[in-house]
Formats: sequence, structure tokens, C-alpha cells
Amino acid sequence: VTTPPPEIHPAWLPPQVFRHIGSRRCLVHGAGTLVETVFEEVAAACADHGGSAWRGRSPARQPPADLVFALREADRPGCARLRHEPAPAALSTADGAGAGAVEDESFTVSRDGAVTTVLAEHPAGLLHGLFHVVRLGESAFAGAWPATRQRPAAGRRMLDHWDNVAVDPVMGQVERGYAGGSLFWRDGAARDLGRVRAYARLLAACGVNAMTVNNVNVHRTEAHLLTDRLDEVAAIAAVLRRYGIRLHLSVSFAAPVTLGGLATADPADPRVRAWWAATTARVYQTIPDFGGYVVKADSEGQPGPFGYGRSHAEGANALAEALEHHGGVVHWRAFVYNHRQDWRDRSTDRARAAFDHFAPLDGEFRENVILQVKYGPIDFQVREPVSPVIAAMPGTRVAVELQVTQEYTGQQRHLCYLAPLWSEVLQFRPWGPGASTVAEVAAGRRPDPGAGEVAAGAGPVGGGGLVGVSNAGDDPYWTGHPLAQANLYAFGRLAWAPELTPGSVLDEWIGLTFDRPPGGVPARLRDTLHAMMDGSWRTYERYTAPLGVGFMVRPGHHYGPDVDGYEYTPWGTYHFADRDGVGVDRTSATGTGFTAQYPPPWCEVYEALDRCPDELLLFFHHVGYGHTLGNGSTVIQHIYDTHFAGVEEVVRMRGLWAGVADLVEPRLHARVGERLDEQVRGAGEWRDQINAYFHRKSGVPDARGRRIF
Ligand code: GCV
Repeated sequence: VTTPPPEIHPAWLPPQVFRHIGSRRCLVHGAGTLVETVFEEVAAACADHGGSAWRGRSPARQPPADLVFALREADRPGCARLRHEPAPAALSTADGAGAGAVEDESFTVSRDGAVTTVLAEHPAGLLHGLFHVVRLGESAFAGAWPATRQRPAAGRRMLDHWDNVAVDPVMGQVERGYAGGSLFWRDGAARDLGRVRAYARLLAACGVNAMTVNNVNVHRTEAHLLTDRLDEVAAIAAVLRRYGIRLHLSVSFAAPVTLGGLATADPADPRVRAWWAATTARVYQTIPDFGGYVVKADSEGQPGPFGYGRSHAEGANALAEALEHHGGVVHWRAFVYNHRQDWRDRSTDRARAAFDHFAPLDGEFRENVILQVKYGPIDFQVREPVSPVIAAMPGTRVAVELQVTQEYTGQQRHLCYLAPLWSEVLQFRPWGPGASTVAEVAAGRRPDPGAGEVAAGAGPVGGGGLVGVSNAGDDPYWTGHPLAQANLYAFGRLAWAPELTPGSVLDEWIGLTFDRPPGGVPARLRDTLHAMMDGSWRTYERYTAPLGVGFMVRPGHHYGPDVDGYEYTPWGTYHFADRDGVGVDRTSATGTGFTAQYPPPWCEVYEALDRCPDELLLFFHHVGYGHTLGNGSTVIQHIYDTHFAGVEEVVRMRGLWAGVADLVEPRLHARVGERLDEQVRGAGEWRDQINAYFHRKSGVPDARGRRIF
């Protein structure tokens, strides 16, 4: 990076987006920490833009407020306009469907006469209502419109940070981080909290309400956050609390041994359970609203219950028991597979592992255990089928994990707007057309064999919500690539409202981030950003591993192409290319049987060569290079065509960006420009390695005679 900006970039909350609020007479009514935060925000906006901010009641002899934030249960003297608030029964149909946390964050927004009102039952609703009004901009104050009820789809919308306190010699400070150092830790200690506050504010503004502040790979130093370094964690929690975000910790399953000095971490041992109970009680004494634990167990070298001959349900339940009466949860990760596989062994299939380990345990987890499942069965590839675990555990709370940090999608050097991928995942219907979506499962809405669909949050088990691995760090632009901020924003917005289209979320983000008073974002800039970003995930897919086969990356750091890099390793990520064909046979008829982990119709669709979607063909089937795809092309010609096209698209992106230099702050323009140069180089490298590899293997020339090395 050669063009550091002078200060921290405001991301999607530049001061000017508060001008619509800050130029009004604002009344904030109600009590509680988050109401105070709303008032502070409103008062700061008014100080900047000439409006008035009143707390509790409007002063006598002043015109009445024209923007009101109020708790429904609060008495409202001086707030006469609120008599027009809609009665609960008149609220939109989405209201009342759920219970618990989602209702705590819901709010109603209305405009009646010349007053815009945000009304909520709980302070968190007012906070989310504030940022809703910010997003609406001037339209929040135009005309009259009926009350709408806004409620989050899922109760927990969480960001996990894979941050280490001490710099890890292999993984650095932030594992798979591409945006500088940690926002929370520096030089082995908690950092100044100013940046954390700014981060929490950004996250609240897009709907995030929970986070972990340390890596799921819990190393020696970080293990101590749970015990003797709890004060540092509590200081961070206090900052997050002011923005409605609960703090969770990643903990090591071996903590009773490594921290507690016990001889075992066996979850069945009463001393171990007592240790977790006492340790957890201390955490709650220090952080009363602590969210709970995140555990990566028996995974990539992390300790777990297998070491004691116990199941993952027994392991998770021991921790859940300690958290239960404090209101905490355990996020137990389902990313469990054999990472010491013999590549010669064709019977082991990493894609099967999570289902094989966890589906038999359905119904055995305590209610406050959330099984955290990566969206695909392998590992955050640019294209994978949706994990079959999501449909396999009706008696378990499931959270779906997405990767905002771009480990496998260009590492924030490549522009890759991920909302279209996430949206496909969230809208996927694991039981076929008409049944619940993945987003609904995460929200707790399940198919109930007896009674058909049940309402969100009211099912036999609740939902686990959505979890994203954060892409933020102490980079002045937060995310390394300034346009990767859109992924962080989109994660929060889709977690709150998964039905939003990726294009509309991007449009919101552009509208806030590039806002320019008085008229907003110049149309040419808005159009250019859409032209660059809307399709950038598919562009990335085109020039990297083809047709869902995945993992053709350089081992270790995972940046750039290396077709055979993992082919003869123990990691279970193979493509099996030879002179005749490529792909993994995961069918039940002749392959690993992975297709049978899906319920109908998907088990049949994926099993059948002629029904399997092209983009997942090589994930499920080993086919010859001459195999004809649904789009009429052969596999080999498709590989050539998409790789040439992908690079051309990146070159076009770079040209588009050059054309808006006059509309973007010069340092930001330069930073994105540098990244686009690297993307053009990197995409060309991908194209040439992939095309050369498959040309050499297959001996099939490109039908269009282009240059292949
Ligand atoms: C935190 C992948 C990444 C690891 C990561 C792991 C996980 O394997 O490469 O860095 O570890 O996923 O999700 O636990």
C-alpha cells in the first residue's frame, strides 16, 4: 500500500449523512444506555447541522419537534404528536411473529403531518430506528407515509474476529486478516478504545449486535482473556454495549487444564464442570451482559471432546450448562474434519465430515447451544453447495457462518462484492421449492412435519442467527480495499433483512459512503460503482477455480493460483484432474455418497449429471473435458472462455474506475486504483495458469485460438 490516507475513513457514516436529522428539531424520549446513545448521536448531528436536540420533552415556547424517538412505554409529556402512533394491532403483519431478542430490537417508523416518529418497546429498537432514519435521508421527512414495523430476521447477527492478542508467528495478528492489525489488540494488550467505539458505531448502523474479539484458534496468550485478562475484555465490552453489541469470547476446550490446572478437560468430570461454572460466574460478575462462548473443537489441531472419548454434544453441553442461568450461549462450530487425510484414500470426503459428525447428534444439544455451520461443506470457497448440515438438524439451533474476510475471494486485493453469494445461500431452500430458506432456518423458522411451517422464533428450537468472519482491521479504510467496506455493511444488512437484494444493499452503501451534499451521490459515480461491483463475485469466480471444484489456491496463504497445490496434501481438498477429465465424484452411485446427505429434491438434483447445476458440476461429478454443459459449451471450452472473459471484466472494471477520478477523494481513488492494478495482474496469472494447466492435461486446443501458454 503506497497511499495511506491522513485519517480514519468514516466508511458509511460520514458526518454529512446526518444532515437530514441534524437540521431538525429532535426529541428523544425514554431512559437507558442506548437511549443515551441515540441522544448523543442526535445532539452531535444537530450541533453540526444547526438543528435542536431535546431530551425528554420539548421546551415551552418552541415549535414542536419534527423528529421524535420514543420508547412506547415511556410517559410522553410534551410529545403530543405521539398520539398518532399506530396501535400495536395496526402494525405490519411481520409484527408479533417472533419473541425475545428480535422484538427487543424492533421499531415502528411513521410520518404523520410534519412529524417523523420512531417508536420502540426497548432502547435497542430506538438505536436501530435512528440508523434507519439516517438511511432514509431526506425521504424520512417528505410527505406522509404509514407506519411500518421493522424487525430483524434473526436475533443474533454476529461478527467473529480471528484476532490474536500476540502476533502469531505463522498467521500474523489477524488470522486471514487483510486490513492491517487488530482493532482490539496491539503489542500484546488491549488498544486505545476510540477506534473500537467508531467500529461499534458502524456495526450498529448496519445491524450487527454481537461479536467475538479473539480468534477461534485460541493460542496460549489469548486463552487468558477468559480469566486473568478479563478486565481488558470488560473494557471493550463497555464500549460495545453503548452500541447494542454483546461481546462473546472464543475459548479453548482445554481451558480447565491450561488455565485451571486440572489434569483433564473431560466434560463428564464434575471438577471440569465446576471449573467452567466458577469461571463463567466470574465472567458474568465482570461483564453482566456477556454473550457466551465460541468454540472450535477437534478441528485443525484445536482440543475437543474426542480427546476424552466424548461426543460433541457432551462437550458443548458442559459449557452450555455453565452459561445457561446467566443467559449465555455456546456457539459450537461444526467445522470438524480430518485434516490429516491420506490423499490416496478415495473413501474419505471432507465435504461429508460435518454432517457425519453432527447430524447423528441432533436433539442432544442443550437449548443454549448454537451449532455454527459454515455455509458450504468445505471452506468458504467462491462456489460451494449449501451445507447439508443446515437441513439435517431440526432439533438443534443452527447459525450459518459466512466469511466476510476474503480469504478465498481475493484477500481484499481483488474487488469481490460478496452479497450476491450470501444472498444465494440465504435464499436457498434446503427442502426444495415452497419450503423454508436458509435465512429462515437461521432465524428459527423450521418445517414442522405435523403443522407445516412455523413462525420465526417460535419453532421447536430457536434460530442461531448469522455469523460473519470480519474483514476489518486497523487499516485507515478499515478493510484494506476501500470497496470491501461494502461487504462488511452488506453482512449486517442481510443478517437483519435477508430478503434485501444485493443490488439494493450496495445502493444503500454507495448512498451513504459517497454522499455529497446537497444532491447526494453523483449519478455517474453510483452507476460506475454498480457496474464494477454488482457482478464482481461472478467475475472472480470466472477467472479462478472452475465449475465449483474449488481450492486451486497456493497452500498456506491461499492467495493466487496453484492448481495442484493441495492435490497431494492431507487437507482433503482435491480436484482429481487427469488427461481425461476433472472433478470429484460425490454421487451415491459411484462416488463418496455425499449427495445422499441432502434431502429431496437436492439429493436427486445433485446426483444426476444432467440435473446438477453447471456451476457446481465439478463439486459433485468427475467428468470428461468434452462433457457438454447445460449452456451448450464443453467443460474445457467453458474453462477457457470464462478465464479469458473474467480477466477482460477486471480490465473493464479498472477502466471504469479511472473514469470517476474526478468524483472520488484522490487518496481513496488511488488506493482502489492500486488494488485494481493488482487484480488485473492476479486475474491474468489465474487465467494463464488455469488455462495452461488444463490445456496441457487435456491436449484440447481453444476453439477460438487464443493464446494459452
Ligand atoms: C481460524 C480455514 C482457515 C483457517 C481458519 C479455519 C476455521 O481453514 O484457513 O485460518 O482458522 O478455516 O474456520 O476455523
